[in-house]
Amino acid sequence: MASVLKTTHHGACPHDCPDTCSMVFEVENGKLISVKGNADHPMTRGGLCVKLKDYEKRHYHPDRLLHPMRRTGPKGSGQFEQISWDEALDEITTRWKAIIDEYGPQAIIPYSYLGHQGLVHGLNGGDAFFNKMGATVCERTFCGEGSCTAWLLTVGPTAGLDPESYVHSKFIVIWGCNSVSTNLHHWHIVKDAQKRGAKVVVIDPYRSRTAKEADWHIAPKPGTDGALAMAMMHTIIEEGLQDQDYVDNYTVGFSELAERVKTRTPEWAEKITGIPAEEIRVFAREYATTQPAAIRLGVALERNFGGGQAIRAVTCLPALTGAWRHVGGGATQFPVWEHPYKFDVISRPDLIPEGTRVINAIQIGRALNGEMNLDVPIKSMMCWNANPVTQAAETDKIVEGLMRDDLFLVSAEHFLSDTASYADIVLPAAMGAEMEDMILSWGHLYLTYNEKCAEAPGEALPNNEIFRRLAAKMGYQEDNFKWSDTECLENYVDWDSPACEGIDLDYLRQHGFARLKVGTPDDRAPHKAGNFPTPTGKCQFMVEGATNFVAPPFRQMYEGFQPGEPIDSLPDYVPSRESPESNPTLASDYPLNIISPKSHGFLNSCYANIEDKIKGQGEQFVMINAADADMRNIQSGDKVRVFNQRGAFEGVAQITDDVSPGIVVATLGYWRQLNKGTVNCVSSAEFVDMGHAPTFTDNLVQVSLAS
Ligand SMILES: Nc1nc2c(c(=O)[nH]1)N[C@H]1C(S)=C(S)[C@@H](COP(=O)(O)OP(=O)(O)OC[C@H]3O[C@@H](n4cnc5c(=O)[nH]c(N)nc54)[C@H](O)[C@@H]3O)O[C@H]1N2
Ligand SMILES: Nc1nc2c(c(=O)[nH]1)N[C@H]1C(S)=C(S)[C@@H](COP(=O)(O)OP(=O)(O)OC[C@H]3O[C@@H](n4cnc5c(=O)[nH]c(N)nc54)[C@H](O)[C@@H]3O)O[C@H]1N2
Ligand code: SF4
Ligand SMILES: [Mo]
Repeated sequence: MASVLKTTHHGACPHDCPDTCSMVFEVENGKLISVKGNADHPMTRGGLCVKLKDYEKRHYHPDRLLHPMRRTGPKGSGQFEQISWDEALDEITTRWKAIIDEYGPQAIIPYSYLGHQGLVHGLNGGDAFFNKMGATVCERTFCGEGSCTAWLLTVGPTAGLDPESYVHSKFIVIWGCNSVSTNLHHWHIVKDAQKRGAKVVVIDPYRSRTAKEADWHIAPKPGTDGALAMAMMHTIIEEGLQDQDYVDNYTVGFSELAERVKTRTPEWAEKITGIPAEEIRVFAREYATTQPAAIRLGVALERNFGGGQAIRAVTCLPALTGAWRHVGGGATQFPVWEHPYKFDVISRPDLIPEGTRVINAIQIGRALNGEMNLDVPIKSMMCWNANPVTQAAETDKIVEGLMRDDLFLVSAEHFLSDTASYADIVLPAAMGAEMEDMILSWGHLYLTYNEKCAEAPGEALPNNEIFRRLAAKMGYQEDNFKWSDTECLENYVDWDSPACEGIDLDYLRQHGFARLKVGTPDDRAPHKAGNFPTPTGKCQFMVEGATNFVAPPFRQMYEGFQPGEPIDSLPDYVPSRESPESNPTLASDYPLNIISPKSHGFLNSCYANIEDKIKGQGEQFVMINAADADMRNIQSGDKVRVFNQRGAFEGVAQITDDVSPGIVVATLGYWRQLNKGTVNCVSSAEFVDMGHAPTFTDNLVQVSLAS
């Protein structure tokens, strides 16, 4: 009998999740047999979430794509034939060369996101290849990029408050984040602080899982957080609760801010947010006077037209009150700002030909179906690490575009996703344990290593190997296309930076993870004495002459970059585009505001095709208040149709007072192939006021019984 060799290896969860768990992979004869959370990792603490706890099953799921395939039936029919890698890559590069000859390289667009968060195989993995080609640059702003713009303007590229330092906090505000589902390994720390006496406040328009566990749930109307934050500042300044010494020494624009918030009274905010003025006052007082006070900014905070301005207002709070003075005080956006990655080496923006156009991924439907009047039409798209048909807005337009006979779609995937099902060529991609990488985290301060320790089933290949082979066929000679994955890691991280002191790839191979040298959770107070990485070195309440921008690496910077439109020099409340107050005409047809947050049991659209994960999560539901259900004759359990001028989807009604009248909640990720439409059929591809972020919470709908 052949001997059975069981080994364990350091892994890292590659999914788009702030927690970036350090994992232990158990492998037998080249096959992943189990996964565990790394017990030594201070945030992972030995536990994984419901999505990943049996990650090995995703690796060997019977629907996993194993071979390259060519479409044989009509687009979207799911009819494919198996072909070899050589045939697939020849066909792709022959088609691309012909498109480049006829239309120029900008007729080709890459489309990727954070389906894999690795430095090598993730978001920016294909950038160098497509930059060398001269393809249209795809701007990728799905997740936090309005928040990034607001954060960078106000406090600069700081990791801010360490998520681990929350154990020292006495007042914790989880603002627009459903941590129990989406940031579980931070939630443990918040719970520890709560046990030690901290008050936990959750700000969310509906009673989410996280809101249910809070000491105080504040429920503003969607998209009105800016008004709440402005009124908090009004109260703090009116009552003299600001830390004047901190303000005088470490901030810019206090007197202008004070002038601006004068009229932003709690009574004014009550009318906008629906929160009683007295509650706003009490909240502002408690926030200002209980130190250390922490704010965790959720991605969902940016999802209305005024999202950027709202986040600027919230980001001013800890400087106004001097919360930054304390370990456990301040605010957390994306700790990734202090990770020492060399995005210019990864993406090679220097290869982008001057004048190359940029198209935003959120608006890909409009670009594909001719609505943008592009000089050069898009004739080919390559999609990897992303599933726009499920995840991007205005999906009916995307599908219309992908159905175009003259569009050559290449998709590298694990499964025949809603997007891959329209592809002309499908490429089987390798999965977590099958490739070496370091997985970035936007939710903690650790480097996390993932060893290649299992063989990919069938002929699946890692993303970077796919690009290496494509580059060879296209004749691209740059070093990037020759580096092994290990060499990439050596080149992609600034190992000489102070944050990496004592850490190298060998260390990571041995230990699986390493905390960056940016202070410890028990002593880190990065802005105790100002030291904000802004042009003024201070927290900028006011920024004169600021213009809108999308921060790299979500939008690559290159010569010829044009500044965006001017931005208000001070934060403020900016109304939503679609709300009964801002657009009564639209609201007369579509009176309900829909929120489409993350599903507890799926990871974006990942796992939403896997039977037991669907069972755990339940079928697509639509949460609705009894007042709204009654007037539509809807009972709990009825199939309902949610629709607006952009499209429709169906779900099962859940009548609950977890949502207020006027709001419906339906979570994201369910596959279009398996359901009647998805939440993104009704969502708009318009941008937020900053960073070209999406407006997923800024959408009005009507709900009726499904026929
Ligand atoms: N209505 C609404 N829409 C939203 C949001 C919302 O809250 N509401 N959230 C938005 C946010 S925050 C985000 S981040 C986006 C996410 O949008 P996407 O990134 O498009 O979403 P995913 O479902 O994670 O798609 C990732 C795809 O990559 C594939 N994949 C995973 N690993 C690999 C790999 O190693 N190689 C290759 N080739 N493929 C791989 C997966 O199988 C999956 O199909 O969605 C956005 N859409
Ligand atoms: N289980 C699970 N975990 C995930 C993901 C997943 O799909 N499933 N996706 C990952 C990704 S890509 C991301 S970006 C993160 C996102 O994680 P979160 O930041 O938690 O984002 P969401 O789940 O979209 O929304 C969180 C909460 O914000 C609320 N919200 C919506 N609009 C507003 C508003 O205008 N104001 C306020 N105050 N609150 C609002 C929603 O009701 C929701 O309860 O989660 C990651 N983790
Ligand atoms: S999805 Fe998030 S919580 Fe789950 S294992 Fe991955 S990193 Fe950890
Ligand atoms: Mo995201």
